[in-house]
Amino acid sequence: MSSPVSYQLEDTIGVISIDSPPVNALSHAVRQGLLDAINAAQNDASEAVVIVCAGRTFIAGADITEFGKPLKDPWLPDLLNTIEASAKLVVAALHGTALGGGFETALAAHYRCAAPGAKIGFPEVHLGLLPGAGGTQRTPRLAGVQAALDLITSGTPIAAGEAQEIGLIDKIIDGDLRAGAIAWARELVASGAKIRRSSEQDVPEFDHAIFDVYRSKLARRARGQVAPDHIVACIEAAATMTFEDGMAKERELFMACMDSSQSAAMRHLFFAERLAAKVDGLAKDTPQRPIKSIGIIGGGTMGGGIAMSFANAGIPVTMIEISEEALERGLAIVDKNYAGSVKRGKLTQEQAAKCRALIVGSVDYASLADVDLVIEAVFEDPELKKKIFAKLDKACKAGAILATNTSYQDVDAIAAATGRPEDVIGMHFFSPAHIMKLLEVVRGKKTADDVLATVMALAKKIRKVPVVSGVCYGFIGNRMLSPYGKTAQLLLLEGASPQQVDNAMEAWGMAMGPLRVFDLAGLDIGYKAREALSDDEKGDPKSYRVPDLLVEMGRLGQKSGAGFYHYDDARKPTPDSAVQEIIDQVASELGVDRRTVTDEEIVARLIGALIDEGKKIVAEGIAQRSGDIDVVYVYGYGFPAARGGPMFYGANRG
Ligand code: T1G
Repeated sequence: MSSPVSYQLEDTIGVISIDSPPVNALSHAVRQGLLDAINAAQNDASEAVVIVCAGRTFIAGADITEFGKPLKDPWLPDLLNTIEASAKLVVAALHGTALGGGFETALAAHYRCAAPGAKIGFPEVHLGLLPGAGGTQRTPRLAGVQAALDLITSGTPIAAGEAQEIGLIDKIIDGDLRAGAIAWARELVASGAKIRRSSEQDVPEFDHAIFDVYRSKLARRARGQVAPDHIVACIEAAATMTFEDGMAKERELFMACMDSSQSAAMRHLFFAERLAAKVDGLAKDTPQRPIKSIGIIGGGTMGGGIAMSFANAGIPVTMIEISEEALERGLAIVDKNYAGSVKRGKLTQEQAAKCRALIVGSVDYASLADVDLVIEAVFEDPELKKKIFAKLDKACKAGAILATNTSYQDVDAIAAATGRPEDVIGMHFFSPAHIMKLLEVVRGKKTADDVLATVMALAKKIRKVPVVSGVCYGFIGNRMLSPYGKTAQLLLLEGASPQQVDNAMEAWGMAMGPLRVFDLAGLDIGYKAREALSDDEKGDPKSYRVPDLLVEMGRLGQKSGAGFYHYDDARKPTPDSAVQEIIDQVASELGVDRRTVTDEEIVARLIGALIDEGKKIVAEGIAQRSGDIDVVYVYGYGFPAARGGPMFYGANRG
């Protein structure tokens, strides 16, 4: 089988070209090809060598599919040391996303150039890893300790221009990158440029206190994660040891990360997220309907957030409300959100203005006559939704996709309110919709394949993580939230306090404990949903009696200043003895003997409730695979990525 790496002389410049789709990952074949090529260059007429990649990106990292298997020679750190030791001047030419081992390869070159749109970064921390091929040792020598800490502990890529400012890239090349890099290599040789090995450079002056400052920051930001702390240790080694000793430290801590359950969990999620975007049985070449503009029904919190998700992707939005006043309120939510994005540095003022200009309002459904997709985002009243879909059926052109953002209701029943059920689908966004990445795509019984394929591709365009769900009450995430919430209520009656339940779950890794989540969402949502059910349908009163009493007392959660907790104006949850009295009273009424409940029992029962429901959801075919459920819970419900999702955790906890 031919090597994915070719080497040829162009006059006096040796060109190493890597062509290994889809992202030129550093598979064994690529590593071997690179080694053979750099060795060949040492003994030929070349005066300099250029490393360039074909396809959409420079090397995007080590080949993650090889992780967990016996590592084969050449090991990447050794290969990169060989490239750096080259007697011929080496230039790396970057385009696309030069990430992880890919950018480490570039750092082993003596000079680096990049196309204007290129990005560089170290996403290893998102895999529970750290750069294990010299990245933690070479980056601080070139860019300084602070920049190295920021870049490697965040895992966030930076643009080529910013990389150039901090000394990681030397030159931006417009036009043909390959030709430009070869010409630049010639210039470097002609000007007598030195072979510049970053491993031989000293780390620029820095304040030694920076490491402890960073450790305390990470203790909060990356609570419980192993890799970030190891990254700080590696960069500290780069700043205080020889390159060789620093490399030994990096190798030791890299292997510790690689062997950790956290990295196994995060690597599982990396592939689970990509697999979730694939629909079993749906042909890859299923035609998609063009989506050039969309409509949104409802300018509430969800409608505004959804509108921004599309506008931020450059897709014009028409927001429909029932009155001018309601429309004004809806657009004001959008304006406030954009101001927030600018304040947080997520968008520049110009970017925000450009996106905001793509959102227009109307009170007339006739404004939707030409849109290609409409997303209904009104409150959870099934009858109202059916009325809206009947109107959309008449107002929208043939072929327009009609989507509902419902988080519980029967998408098939909504589809039946139209004469085009094949054009109807669920698109369940998560609040705040312009920030949360999860999108549950609910496939109705009659949803056409091209509608599903269109929405799955559109999700990626608006930078969401799509997961397909069948139709059931609550789809995947909210359906699992129900037994999770009921178990939390039982734990309260049996003897745990709200703060004990929440603190136990947050110490375990959940972003927020269940009672704080319900206070945030509003206890009245569940109360209203239960009002529509018979006593039989409501199930065991132990699972809802306490929250119902709280709602009847006007304690709706954060929005009313009190729910399971009391909230001061900073929305800080404070335990409230009045709630404990209610819990004691209901426990006694329902004959529940109270006892000491341990944190371990709280975690085991709550996570167990998620796992048990998840198994049913897969067995019923509501979710395609258990990895999809992990993606839902990590991206939409604050489940710790370092534990891989409820189903991965359940399968590996022994
Ligand atoms: N290894 C193997 N396959 C990879 C891969 C990788 N590093 N990156 C992507 N793929 C596959 C992916 O599974 C999918 O396959 C296809 O490429 C397209 O990916 C030693 C230890 C580069 C920004 O973490 O961030 O280097 O589903 O759908 O949206 O110190 O892929 O088509 O069969 O994501 O355009 C560090 C991970 C590794 C980068 C492109 N590098 N990749 O995004 O396409 S560890 C990373 C990405 C490391 C060193 C350390 C993204 C992308 P399929 P995609 P995309």
